[in-house]
Amino acid sequence: MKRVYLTRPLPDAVVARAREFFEVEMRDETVPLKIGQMRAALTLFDGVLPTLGDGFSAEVFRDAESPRCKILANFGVGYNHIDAVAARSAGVMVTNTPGAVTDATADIAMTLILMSARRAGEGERLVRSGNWQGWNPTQMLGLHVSGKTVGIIGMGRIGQAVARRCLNGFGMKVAYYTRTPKELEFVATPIRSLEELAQRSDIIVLAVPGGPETRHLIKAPFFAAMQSHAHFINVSRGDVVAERDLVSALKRGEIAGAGLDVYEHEPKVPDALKVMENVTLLPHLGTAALEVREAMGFMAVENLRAALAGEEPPNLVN
Ligand code: 8YV
Repeated sequence: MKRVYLTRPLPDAVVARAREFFEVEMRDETVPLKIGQMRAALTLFDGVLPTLGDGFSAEVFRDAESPRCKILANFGVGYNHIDAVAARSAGVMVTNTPGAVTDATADIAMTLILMSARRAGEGERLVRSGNWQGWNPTQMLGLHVSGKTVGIIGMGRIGQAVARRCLNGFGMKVAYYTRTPKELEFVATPIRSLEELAQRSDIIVLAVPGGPETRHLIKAPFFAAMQSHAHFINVSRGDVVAERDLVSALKRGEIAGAGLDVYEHEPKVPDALKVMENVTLLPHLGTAALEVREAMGFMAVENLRAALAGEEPPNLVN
């Protein structure tokens, strides 16, 4: 029986599914693998199920001359923590779990939009503090979301799911910026520059993949172009944003608020963000629902099964 390594504790149903096909070893730590553990995994197992933070860099593959491991079946759609080109050069396939994450991540984007625009986090803290003096006509006024313009950066599965929610649920207008033209099944306005999108949007949602091509895509000029009443939402990867520039923009009042599920150096979150009332900070909850994590896990196990049975896995990325 082939041996596979699960690099984090996974839902019981996923582990049971994996055990139908493989001899399974599951790590009990919840933090990312260290480089020595990754090198060992490549030599001891036929397949590995890594996830966010397991930095399978070119260096890791370089040291594992002819790895036993034939597939890294990533748990999650984002695989920017894996050097997929180096993996392929070492004879290792890389797969991910697209689709399973889409709706849940788009739901978190809507959560952040509403929390940031309507100051829900601030309001919740006010009530808990015991300092709430009761309702008054001008208390904690926020941005009315319905009917506003959302500017979406990245119109892949998640960006399109956010657009549909904004259109159908909140009567919003959708503008978007994407590197490749998209045929969309709904009304949305393509915008040729990030600066113009920033200038015309009331809410910005960042929904692009992480990786070298998008690192620091969003920097100070973008925030300077945004409207001062606008909110910035990130459900992609933290390093797509120059976090220092976001902090400065918030401090200068260039934007009204931010809603973040990801951070440039997560789990480290700048203290400057933690003290701001107009920033909503979530701990990467994008897909944090059991049925979603089970669906992701089943996809990863199917990728492992197919690859180790000599078939092309369904979600091959390299
Ligand atoms: C995952 C995510 O649940 O799928 C992704 O890429 O960012 C999350 O929603 C988690 O990061 C594991 O990859």
